[in-house]
Amino acid sequence: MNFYYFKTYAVLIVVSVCLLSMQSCKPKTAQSAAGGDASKSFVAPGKYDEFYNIVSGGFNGQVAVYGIPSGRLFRIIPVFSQSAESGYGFSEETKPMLNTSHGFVPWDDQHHIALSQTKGEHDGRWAFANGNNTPRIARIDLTTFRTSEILEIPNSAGNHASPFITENSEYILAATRFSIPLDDQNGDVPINTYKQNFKGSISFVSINPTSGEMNIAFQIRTPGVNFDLSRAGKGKSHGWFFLSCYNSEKANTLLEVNASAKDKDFVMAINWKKAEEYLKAGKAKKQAVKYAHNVYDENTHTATSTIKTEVLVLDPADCPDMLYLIPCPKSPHGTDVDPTGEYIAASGKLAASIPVFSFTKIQKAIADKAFDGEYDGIPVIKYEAALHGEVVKPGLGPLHTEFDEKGNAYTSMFVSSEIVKWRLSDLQVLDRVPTYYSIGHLSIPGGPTAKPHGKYMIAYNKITKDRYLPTGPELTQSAQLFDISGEKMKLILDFPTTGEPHYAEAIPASLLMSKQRKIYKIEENTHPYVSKGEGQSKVERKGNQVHVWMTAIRSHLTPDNIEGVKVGDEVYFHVTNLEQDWDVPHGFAIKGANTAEILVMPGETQTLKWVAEKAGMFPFYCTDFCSALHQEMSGYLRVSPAGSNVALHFSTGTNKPSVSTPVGSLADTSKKESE
Ligand code: RUQ
Ligand code: CUA
Repeated sequence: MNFYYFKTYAVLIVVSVCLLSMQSCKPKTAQSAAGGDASKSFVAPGKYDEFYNIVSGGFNGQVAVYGIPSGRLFRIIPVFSQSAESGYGFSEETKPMLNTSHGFVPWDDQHHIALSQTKGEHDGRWAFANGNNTPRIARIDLTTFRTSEILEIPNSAGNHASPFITENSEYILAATRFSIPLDDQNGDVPINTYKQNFKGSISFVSINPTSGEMNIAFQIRTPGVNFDLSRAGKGKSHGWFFLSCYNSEKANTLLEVNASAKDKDFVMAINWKKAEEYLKAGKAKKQAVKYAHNVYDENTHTATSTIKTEVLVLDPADCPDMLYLIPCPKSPHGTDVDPTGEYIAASGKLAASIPVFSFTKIQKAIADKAFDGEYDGIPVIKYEAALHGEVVKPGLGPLHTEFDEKGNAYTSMFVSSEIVKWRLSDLQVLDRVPTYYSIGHLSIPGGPTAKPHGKYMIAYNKITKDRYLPTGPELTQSAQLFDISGEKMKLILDFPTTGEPHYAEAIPASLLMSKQRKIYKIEENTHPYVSKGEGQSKVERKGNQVHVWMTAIRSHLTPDNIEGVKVGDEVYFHVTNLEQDWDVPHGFAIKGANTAEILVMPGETQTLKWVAEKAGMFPFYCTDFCSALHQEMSGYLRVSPAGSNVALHFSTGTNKPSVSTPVGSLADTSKKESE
């Protein structure tokens, strides 16, 4: 064992001890973190933040929006999980958003955010988010901060390496974490046939440049490794993607040990322009699959879910020069491309250094065929031939790297719980700061683009410990804001977050503020159950379904007295908010509703389904404090026994009871009091 290897080995032992004991090596100077220049994060009352920070929600399945530098929480955007606050995933209109090939899936684990780009810069149109567990990608409209579309990804299990966007938003890449038997294969095989039967898959999701609509353009079949994270090339490396892979051992049990056996795993380099050529040349094969494509229409205020049944698949065996592998030490996690597109930093979770690859050298190595054999038919580029250099002794457990606008890189170190700043040109470590504690992702505004906005850096830590007032067994999540405008990184704020944030992207407020949608125009509302004025409100029965066309305006609901509903009826409250002013939502709830309320924006129609389970009186009311007389914004629904002769009847402002109809008459049409 030579000295270099001895040192590497010693570091690995420390790393392994920390990882195996499931805890991090804490910095010993916890006290020194107190203080910080808080004035730099102060946003005076009435003033705006400089950045919108769009933060993944981890296991809550949502996306949250914070202000930077204040750390103030503005909104939780429901994406992959039902939201009792807004009715998302509970209202009849939004339920289809959460449909999948597995049926209704109202939860997911949301890790990574990608903001749309034009010419390598943020364009402020859409945010994309991954669903990790039941593979999906969502598109959030940044004029409404609402989820517009969700696309399921077939041939995938664990959509972790996702979503990663190209410099003109041509594609979103989504690669599978778990290799599995493909969707059209029999998956009922012994697990120890992994090496024969399990395959990986990388999806290229196209984005319509006008509407933003996503579609799976093609997939690439790959060896059965695990994909972890990715970045698109940019500038000179535009047309390429770089992906970290681990488990090149193809282990199917005790991955902790068996997927860390080899000294090196890989970074995969994909020439997607080449893939496009093969696609055009008809090299892709159609494969039968099943996946849901869910789209929300802003005029009907309704989502539709379509099950699609085919994807186009490229097999690397038919497509030479499309894929290459670059050896990368010890279970790489983040693979990040610098603003120029020349450097690719790969963070081996168990490695003692950070290899930085050079795009120019990778191209030369390919031209020179500087290969070290093949892995499942894919050429493996010689490590040294692709290497720009290694950042030596950066810290322990490197995970993710972000970049500023001055040629510096910042890498999060989970195990040694710090951020290390280093220079891209000569790979010298320039500064290090502790994080509290055990940082996962870090984010610099514009950090993954060709033009980082710089100025701030946010750490998303995995362990909170002593940073906040304790709240029982579970503590809040701990984000930390650093000022990176000077040579030294300076901690300026701790702020708690919800869920478990992984990646986040911040974007200048000026790019989004002026284009916020304020209302939905009532004249553009084409919901089938809209009432465009109180005169259109009504109640109708269709068998055991009762449909209520209801309007909401400060401060009454119309109709507000409803009788003639019978036990067993399904009542659909289609509530249209007639307001045309900014920030005047109305809510709707009825006693016994076992879903949630619905929150209806100005000009919008949303539907709450409610089943009449017993006879009695059921008040309903507006849940959003909308005016001084908000408490008066309420009504009553009378439920009579099945078979009773109370006629269907509705009114507002009159005060006459329902007229009885002969028993058994179900064909009763509704009657409105003449006013
Ligand atoms: S990935 S730290 Cu590093 Cu999903 Cu979360
Ligand atoms: Cu409408 Cu309160």
